[in-house]
Amino acid sequence: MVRVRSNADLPANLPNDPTSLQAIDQFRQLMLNYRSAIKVLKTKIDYLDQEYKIQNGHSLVDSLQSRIKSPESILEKTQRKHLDFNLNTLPQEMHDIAGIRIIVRFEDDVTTVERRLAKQPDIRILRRKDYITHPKPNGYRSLHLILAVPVYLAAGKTEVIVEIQIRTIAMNFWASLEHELNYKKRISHQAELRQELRQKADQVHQLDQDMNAIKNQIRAEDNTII
Ligand code: 0O2
Repeated sequence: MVRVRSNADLPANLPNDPTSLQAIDQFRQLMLNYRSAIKVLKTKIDYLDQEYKIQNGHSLVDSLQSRIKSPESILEKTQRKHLDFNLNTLPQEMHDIAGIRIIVRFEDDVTTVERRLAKQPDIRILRRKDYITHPKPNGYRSLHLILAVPVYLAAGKTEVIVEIQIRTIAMNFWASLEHELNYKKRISHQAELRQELRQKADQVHQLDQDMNAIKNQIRAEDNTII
């Protein structure tokens, strides 16, 4: 049961009847669960990366980004996907409220991160969307995993759903610019830019494959020296 706070700390223009106050506290608790799940996962990924470095002499993870969707963005997505904005069902219906993006250098590393995450006994992989093998029509590539992560509350254990995106630096470079284009509604030459980005996605993919092959050659030579 969520404790209902006094309404003294709410802005004057917000509804402050008991039902609304309870909904606000329920939303805060939900967001706290997501923040906790992100902390748990970030610690695990950091540990996995350090362990990999001890074993292999180089890092697996280049960088890590995380975010919790803003209330505005959650509301926009519920409307776009024709979902109810219901705090009891939202966690089951929207799986990317908490998101972690793991950026790696090489395509092989995407699979290595996935394998090592899958070995964690307390994490359940609920869904896998492989946009690397099957890119989106616009050229978007990334591996998406929907995970259930345990979070321990005063009332007991709960499983929190987090979306993990694993992609190379090159895929991330492409996706960040494409994302920017999506958010600029009044940009001229939209169609041409989309077309250009579509072509660049293929070049990015080729670059990823070439770099992966060079990396394999370098590391194979390395092994023969040792
Ligand atoms: P933001 O700002 O990153 O949060 P689903 O019904 O679950 O299959 P959904 O929820 O759209 O469909 O899932 P999907 O396809 O896994 O996409 C979720 C997130 O992946 C997006 O979140 C983006 O971060 C990223 N993404 C997916 N497709 C594209 C794409 O074509 N281009 C780019 N740049 N990113 C993409 P949000 O909420 O859209 O955005």
